[in-house]
This record gives sequence, C-alpha cells and structure tokens, in this order.
Amino acid sequence: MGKTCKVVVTGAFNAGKSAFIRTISEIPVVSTERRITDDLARVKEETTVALDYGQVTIGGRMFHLFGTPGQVRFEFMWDILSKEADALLLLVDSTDRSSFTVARRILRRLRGRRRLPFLVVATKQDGRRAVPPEEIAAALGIQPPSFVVPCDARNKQSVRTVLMQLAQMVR
Ligand SMILES: Nc1nc2c(ncn2[C@@H]2O[C@H](COP(=O)(O)OP(=O)(O)OP(=O)(O)O)[C@@H](O)[C@H]2O)c(=O)[nH]1
Ligand SMILES: [Mg+2]
Repeated sequence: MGKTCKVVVTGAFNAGKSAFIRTISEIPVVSTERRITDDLARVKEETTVALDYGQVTIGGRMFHLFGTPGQVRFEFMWDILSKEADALLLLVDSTDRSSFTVARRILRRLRGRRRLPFLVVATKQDGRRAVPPEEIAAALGIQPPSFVVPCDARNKQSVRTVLMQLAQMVR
C-alpha cells in the first residue's frame, strides 16, 4: 500500500472548506451540508453540520481529506475529526477580517500539543478588499509568513498546489 495522509481541512464559517474538498476529490464527496435557517442565510444557503470527506492521490500519496464544520455550535466535531491527523489546513476567508480571531482559536485548538504540520490557506484573494497573505500571517501570529498560502478553493490546480506543498511538510 502506498503512503496515506490524513488531512483535516478546517477554518471559520464560509472559509471555503467544502469547496476545497469538492474541487479536488476523486471520489464523490461525502457531505453533510444543510440549509441555513438563521441570520447567516444572508451569506449563503447551506453550511456543513458534521463533516466533508474526500480523497485524492497526488505524487503517489493518497490524501484523506476531512472537512470540519465552521460554525462554533458544531465545534464538538473538530476534536473528533482531528484525531490521528497527519496534517492540518486552516482555511481563512481573506475578505473577512472578522473571522481571523476565530481562525486563530481553531488553529491553536486543533494543532494542540502535537504540533501538527499545518498551512494556512488564504482563500478569496480575488475578492473585494482581500487581505494579502503576509498580513493574514501577522494577524494570526503565523511564523514563518510563508506558511500562509493563497488559494482559490474553486480551482483544481490551486488546491493541488496547496496539497503538494503540504506533502513536503509531512513524513
Ligand atoms: N470568489 C471566491 N470564492 C470562493 C473561493 N473559495 C471559496 N469560495 C466560495 O466561498 C463560498 C463558501 O464556501 P464553502 O465551501 O461553503 O465554505 P465552508 O468553509 O465549507 O463553509 P461552512 O461549512 O459553512 O463553514 C462558496 O460560495 C465558494 O464557492 C475563492 O478563492 N474565491
Ligand atoms: Mg462547509
């Protein structure tokens, strides 16, 4: 059997986690998106309530991608999904400064004491008033700043590039 890698794809509400996994997965994604019924319905129609699961093989390595919910009320899933993870991707909506504090908290909690390899993925760089990756690194206290990489979660090549970079950080 070839090498496998369990990656947790996490981040605050609307960061692009489900899109990221849907864009790259070679199998039909297992998804748990449900209609939003509260105020957040202004932002979009559906949100992840439990997990997303997808798979992709890149450079001979099979990635198991586990996406978390973003909303804090589903946070009980974060620890369940990050059990025995090999690496972490923290997606951050570059156009939503108000989400940076939550993102920072999620990273601290999921990376835990194990000091998991991680990258911060700055989505929506094409959006209005997008905060550049270096500024996101400063806001989240990420060292070195090169750990924050731009990505369009809707674009296959862009997602692939992130996973290739992550693969180099994992044994
Ligand atoms: N313009 C633009 N839109 C993006 C980009 N990445 C993701 N999106 C869009 O962002 C929206 C939210 O994406 P989702 O994948 O639902 O976000 P999520 O993180 O799974 O959200 P929750 O599960 O609700 O926490 C979707 O409309 C995506 O198409 C990007 O780089 N640029
Ligand atoms: Mg989602």
